[in-house]
Amino acid sequence: MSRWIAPGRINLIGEHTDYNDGFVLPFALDAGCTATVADASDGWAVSSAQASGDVVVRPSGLADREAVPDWAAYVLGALWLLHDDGVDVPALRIEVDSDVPTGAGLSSSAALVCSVVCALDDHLGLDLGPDGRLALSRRVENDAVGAPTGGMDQLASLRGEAGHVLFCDMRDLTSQSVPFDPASSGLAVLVVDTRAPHRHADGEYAARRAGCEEAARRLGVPALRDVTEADLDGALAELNDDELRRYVRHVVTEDARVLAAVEVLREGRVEDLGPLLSASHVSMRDDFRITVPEVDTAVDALHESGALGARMTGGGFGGCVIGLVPEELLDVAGDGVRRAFAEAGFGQPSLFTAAPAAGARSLSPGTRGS
Ligand code: GAF
Repeated sequence: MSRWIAPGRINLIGEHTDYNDGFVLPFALDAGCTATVADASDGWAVSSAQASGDVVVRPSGLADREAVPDWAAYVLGALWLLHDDGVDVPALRIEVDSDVPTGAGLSSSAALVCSVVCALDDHLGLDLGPDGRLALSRRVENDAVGAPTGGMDQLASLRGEAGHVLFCDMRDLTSQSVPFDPASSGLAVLVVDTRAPHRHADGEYAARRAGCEEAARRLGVPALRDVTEADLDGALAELNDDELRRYVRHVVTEDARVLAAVEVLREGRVEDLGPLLSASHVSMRDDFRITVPEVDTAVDALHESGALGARMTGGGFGGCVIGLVPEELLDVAGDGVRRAFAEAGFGQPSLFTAAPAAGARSLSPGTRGS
């Protein structure tokens, strides 16, 4: 039997840059999904503490898989892919239990997939190694579930480190842990889960990705990562499509903001993150156009309550906002957001503070972690 936990994540800055081979700066949450893998007598049986009923399927590959509920595809995806890779996967039971809020842009799906992949690797002795676990987790989401995501969430869940953000180069998938301790500067990351219903999130995400790839093709570069801030004006002048121009401007300036944020943190100037977070939000709102009224209201209310900076985090079209808030203003900021939501007629948000926690680790008896 193997049991692993893998966390959700908050992205401090660097949105929609991962599938453009760019830079991201996420950290692991202290909420996660626990996956327990054990031998069984027949078939592959999966269950979730958050869903009713077992799902039992016969072993197969992706092409001839049985229809299952969405959550179960995230669990069975690794088994289907391993089968296709020629691994003789035996009869298994997999149980999952997560406390990562779903639909909030906090990567509950990456927590689910990564916990299952790690527990499977451990239980079956596959010896995937860190890169193999990352690759399989990404394939589950992209190939088995069919979500065209960019890999940041799995990387943060697998490699996150307590007290640090993870500076990732999504071209070569290298990462460096950078200390991030806002409390030492009297600050906190306040998370506002707007609970806004995701509106067309899947289709809009795919459209943004396709638009970025089309812009890179027209500009003759492998990915938008290859357009620097110094090249930006020239690149914009080359494009005759306003939508693509806005996408390019967002991605190029967002990559630059991630690099600036890393510099700010390395120099111990946490409070200087504020303007970078806020500029990132404006870019997502006005250029990339992935925010919704609830999200923009939360960001404005945080600013009005004394936050040093605030932005939406995650894929967009709903989900969470983060604010960098002086600790003594946390209550004021929370009240300000709740009041703004009530005045706008929105449902009440959920608020909590977050700090970087550990990435995926073993909970099996007798182990000391990954
Ligand atoms: C979602 C995706 F899963 C990530 O890969 C990333 O693109 C993010 O949206 C936006 O930065 O979380």
